[in-house]
Amino acid sequence: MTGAELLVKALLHEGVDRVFGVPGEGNLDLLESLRNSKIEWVLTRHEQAAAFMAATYGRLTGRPGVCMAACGPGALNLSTGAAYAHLGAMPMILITGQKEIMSGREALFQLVDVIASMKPLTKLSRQIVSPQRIPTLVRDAFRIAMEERPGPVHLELPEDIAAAEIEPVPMVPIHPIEVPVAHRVALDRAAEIIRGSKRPLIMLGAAASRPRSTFGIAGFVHRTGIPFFTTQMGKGSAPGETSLYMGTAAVSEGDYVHEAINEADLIIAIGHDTVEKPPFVMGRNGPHVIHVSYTPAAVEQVYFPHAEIVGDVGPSLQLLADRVEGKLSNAKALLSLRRSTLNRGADRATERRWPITPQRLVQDVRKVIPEDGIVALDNGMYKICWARHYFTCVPNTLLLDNALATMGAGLPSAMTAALLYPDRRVMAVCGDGGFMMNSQELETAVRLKLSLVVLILNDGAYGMIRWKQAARNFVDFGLSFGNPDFVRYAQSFGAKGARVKSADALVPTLEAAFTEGGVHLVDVPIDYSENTRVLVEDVGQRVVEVV
Ligand SMILES: Cc1ncc(C[n+]2csc(CCOP(=O)(O)OP(=O)(O)O)c2C)c(N)n1
Ligand SMILES: [Mg+2]
Repeated sequence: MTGAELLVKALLHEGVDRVFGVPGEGNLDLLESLRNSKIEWVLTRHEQAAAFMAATYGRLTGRPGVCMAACGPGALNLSTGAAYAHLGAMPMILITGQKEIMSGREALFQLVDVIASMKPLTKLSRQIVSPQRIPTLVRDAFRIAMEERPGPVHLELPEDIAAAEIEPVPMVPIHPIEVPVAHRVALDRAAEIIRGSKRPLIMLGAAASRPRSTFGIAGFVHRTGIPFFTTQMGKGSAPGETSLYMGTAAVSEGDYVHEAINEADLIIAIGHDTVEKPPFVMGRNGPHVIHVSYTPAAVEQVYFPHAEIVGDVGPSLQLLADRVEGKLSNAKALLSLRRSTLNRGADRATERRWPITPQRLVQDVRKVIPEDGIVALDNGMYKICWARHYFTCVPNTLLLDNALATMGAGLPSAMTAALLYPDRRVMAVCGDGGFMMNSQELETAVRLKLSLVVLILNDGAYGMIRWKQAARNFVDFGLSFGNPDFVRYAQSFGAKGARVKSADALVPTLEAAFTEGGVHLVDVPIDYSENTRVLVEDVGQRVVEVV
């Protein structure tokens, strides 16, 4: 068999069912081996989208998504996707081609040191220097990608190694690995702190959204009865526990939910990852913090927990709940603030103002997305609004990126959600700027016969930066652009397009799109002056400065 065939065999051995990418001539052996396998080949129109799609596959399933690219330029186009998975802790394998290593008949043509370029963007970046090593390198790559803290691993397959004829090499057997639970002493210490707390709060962070985490978290919240808030990436991670939800910390201070956070004397931070913009800022006189996660807390200026529970989150929380259940007379001390923090801004959700208010937009989208439906956000002004006002009670139903916070991932991540869950409603929400960074993937979505709706918030500008420019009293400069006619643009790809012309038309337009199925683009004008007013009025000028 060839090196490429052995690689595909190793991928199948790991349970890989899809590979996303754009090949070069140096990947043709691999492409041919994929063609002869059960693995689905998902061709994209840009490598960046393939990487975002593979990363989201990892985020949603807990198993690495696999993407592939050519050497040189193709590999470099994966970079942002690698960083997205690295900061976002999403398991992913990147496979790139490389020029021949045993001879050099093309001199330096297309030769880029991709291993070096991938090193800071991945957990591990290795060249496959002999076909015999493929089974062990692939097994190790998957192990490292999945291990806490999960992330991307890069393997480079040179053209001559891919084409080399070799005797079959046996696969490395895979065995289950149980993550250890937290130490008894740490659990006892944390339990004592929790029992002594007068005003406790739970915070659910990014790692709480891992597919393996959420099972134990709802149980802990339920058994302790302590109210909880979430970070942006922790939304939905306590399924079913709606009555104890206090809100989401969309900014670091001064948000509605900080009224409760500022009153708390203890925060049990479950799965907090400091890649997220801080959900609150620890200070000398602030609350005690217990960090609960798979890995110890990174110590930062804004986050330096007083105690830690390190281990498999679900089972460790079960042991912690055993120690405190029924012994917490103050568990609900801060729950009285729930109504006031959650209701703020709700009045605007029914306004008929046009252009539509951000609150109305979020509430109207919630009306057409069932509890298990998935909304994938790109990055822009609207993200804060979604984080605050979009109610979620199912894990990973609001896919947002508060880690790399890159533009361009909204559509590709929604496409993976639509691929994985064809029976659930899936929507991408993008600014006109972020959408155009990967809009070519509309063709991929149509070709794959996906069902999804792409909602475009059209302000003719890089609105978020324009807003910050205004907040800093700079002159409005250099951030506005023209747009294509998005409806006709969608139609030219074979998708459906619609433009919303009044606030009341949004829900029926979205509902019709979902009912019809297929790829739909819905263009909605948005006026961010309203957003600024709302933020400044409701939360104060301070927030404008810290967002
Ligand atoms: C790849 C990338 N480039 C630049 C930025 C900086 N940035 C953050 S938000 C933003 C503007 C987003 O514009 P748009 O997608 O139209 O959304 P809007 O804020 O207008 O709703 C920019 C340029 C980024 N986060 N990612
Ligand atoms: Mg915009």
